[in-house]
Amino acid sequence: MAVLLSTKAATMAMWRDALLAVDPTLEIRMFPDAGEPADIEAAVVWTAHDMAELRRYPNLRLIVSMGAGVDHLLRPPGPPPGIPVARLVDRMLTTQMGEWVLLNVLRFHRQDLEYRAQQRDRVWLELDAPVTAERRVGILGLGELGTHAAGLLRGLGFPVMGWTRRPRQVEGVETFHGADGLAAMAARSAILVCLLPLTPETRGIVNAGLLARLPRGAFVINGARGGHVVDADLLAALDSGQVAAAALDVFQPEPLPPEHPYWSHPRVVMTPHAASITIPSSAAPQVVENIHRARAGRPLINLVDFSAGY
Ligand code: OXD
Repeated sequence: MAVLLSTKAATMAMWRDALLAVDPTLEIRMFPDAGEPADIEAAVVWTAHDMAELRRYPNLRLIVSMGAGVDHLLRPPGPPPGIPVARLVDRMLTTQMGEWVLLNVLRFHRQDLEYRAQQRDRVWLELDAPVTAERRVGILGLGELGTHAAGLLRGLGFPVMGWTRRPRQVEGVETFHGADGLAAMAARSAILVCLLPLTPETRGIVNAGLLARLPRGAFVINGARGGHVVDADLLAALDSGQVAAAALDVFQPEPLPPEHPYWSHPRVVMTPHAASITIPSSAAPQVVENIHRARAGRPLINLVDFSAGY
């Protein structure tokens, strides 16, 4: 039986080597060279792979996302019926996202955009000292990524709030849930960070209504998915000053077309979906573990809950 890998060619080779380092007996096939369809027992795939294509493999018993997100696997037509999907829960992914969130919270908190502009113009001007304990951060999503980021921010002394769809307690974090909770948290978020999974319920959650509830001059940070943000609404809020600046790692579509206004917006800081990049050698053990479990008919780890969408 064989494992099918599907992503960019260079990354696929890294995945092959990482999986073989954990279990040298695995047979790896790199898409599109899948070989005999009946041989494929597991597919480890990233965003570009067509889910309809996976219906070609009659003995497939496991699909694994090459990242923490699985929205690309669940969108229509979705995985072949009855085939479980696992995502990555990986310390390195979580650590990198935490660093990216900290980078941007501190960038905005410490007036870095203003100081960079002053440096460009050779202006020597001390701005008001920012007070960490007064800069409240609201995090949308308190899963692995959101909870970790919340802990890092708390460690630096920021008051941290978190919003989830269903009630959830996280130590040291003031939590909110549901539609009312979302509005209440937004009203107190000097910095709003989105780390939600993308589901039909969370698509477009950062829209004109939510942005209008933020305190004037708030900051928006999105490390989740481009589909969470209504771009026209964010651009309008940036242009009116309602939102002072935004840090964006994810877009819709990706790559972002060169003519998109974000590229040249003076109050937008962008990274090319690079906040948190899977390191195959770190992720491989859990993927191999799941392949072994699937073969033995044992319960899988990091399984996606189709009804929740993540
Ligand atoms: C992920 C990502 O889902 O990198 O892990 O976007």
